[in-house]
Amino acid sequence: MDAPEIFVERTLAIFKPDVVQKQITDELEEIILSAGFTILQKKRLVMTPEQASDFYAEHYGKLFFPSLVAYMSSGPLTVMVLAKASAITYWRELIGPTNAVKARQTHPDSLRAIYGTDETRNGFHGSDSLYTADREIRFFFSDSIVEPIPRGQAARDY
Ligand code: RTP
Ligand code: MG
Repeated sequence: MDAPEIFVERTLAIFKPDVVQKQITDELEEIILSAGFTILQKKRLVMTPEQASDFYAEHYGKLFFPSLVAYMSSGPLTVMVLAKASAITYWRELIGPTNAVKARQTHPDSLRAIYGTDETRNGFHGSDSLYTADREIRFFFSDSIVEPIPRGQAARDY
């Protein structure tokens, strides 16, 4: 009998500047690995405002866009490619609702509730579809993905 097919997805995860500043990256990586994700790629970088605008181009023109761009270019990010069956959905479930303040009421165990700051400074990003995951992975990683990153290996600087 054929083995069942398992569709492993990739998603782009970001620890945003407010979370990187807390120096809890190792703790967060343990949570990610314990949740069954494989970390395929990882790096630390600072985005220019132009890069942040480009990354979040879908939100151009919205009221929060200027503060989103300022926030996302305000300090180092940790950017990762995560793999798992249904990785896109699972990572977004793990990080929780967009607004970290509301998340503390409705999803108190979510990463945004625990580590995020407010409505805009919510600590984490996750791709929201196969299409955006593909775009966002290419946005940050042009090099090929071959090996999982071993536990505890530091993010290399961009
Ligand atoms: P993300 O793209 O970062 O994973 O977040 P999301 O899908 O949960 O939320 P989205 O609607 O795509 O918004 C992108 C980011 O913009 C900031 N934001 N601020 N009203 C506000 O102040 C507001 N709304 C959204 C957040 O940083 C959000 O993650
Ligand atoms: Mg989004």
